[in-house]
Amino acid sequence: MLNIVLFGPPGAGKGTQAARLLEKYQLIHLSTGDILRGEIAANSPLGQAAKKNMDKGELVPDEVVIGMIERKIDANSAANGFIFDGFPRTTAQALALDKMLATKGTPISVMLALEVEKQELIDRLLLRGKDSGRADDQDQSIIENRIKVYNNETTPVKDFYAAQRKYQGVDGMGTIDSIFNRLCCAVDNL
Ligand code: B4P
Repeated sequence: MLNIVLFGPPGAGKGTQAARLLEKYQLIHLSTGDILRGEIAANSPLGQAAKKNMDKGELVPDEVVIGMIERKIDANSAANGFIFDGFPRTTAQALALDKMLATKGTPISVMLALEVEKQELIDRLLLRGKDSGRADDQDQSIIENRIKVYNNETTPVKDFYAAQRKYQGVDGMGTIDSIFNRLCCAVDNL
């Protein structure tokens, strides 16, 4: 199985590149952001609670996202592999994911971490905010809070995978095609 953690700050292009990678490598896409937005659209109790965190650019509690991912992995036991997009975002989530995958005998193959300059992240998200309807993309101070939360709570996840020799940084600046080629080179060289 090929299990990829696609990592990077908000607006790094995780969702954009995951869509292409899953088609090329026939993987299942597990985006916690997309699953949470689906819960909000369905107005479920989970969605109503998550919206309060997401609109402020804060993380949703670990136990909520861990439970969501576990259900999705179980529902796709015959998959060729998974792209984890936007998950894990804390060391607690990374530990929980390793534990879940160990019970299935299929560990993470690699973490591909998109590296993008801060101003480019802000520009991309504000541009998306013009038509995404996402409250967290429309206000520069919320975007800056998301980047701050990433720096404080999420970057330690890099060290977690680096300690397992699974971390690979990938230049996330440039065209979507050129970044996709860099990611494919990294996957093909595994
Ligand atoms: P996510 O949905 O993961 O959102 P993101 O970080 O904004 O997305 P991404 O980096 O995928 O952006 P994209 O490719 O679309 O999270 C949203 C919120 O959900 C979080 O803040 C948090 O509250 C919550 N959440 C999610 N997962 C969680 C977890 N595990 N634990 C706790 N809370 C969680 O790219 C952005 C834009 O850039 C797009 O418009 C795209 O078209 C553009 N773009 C991409 N590549 C480009 C390029 N090369 N050049 C120019 N533009 C580009």
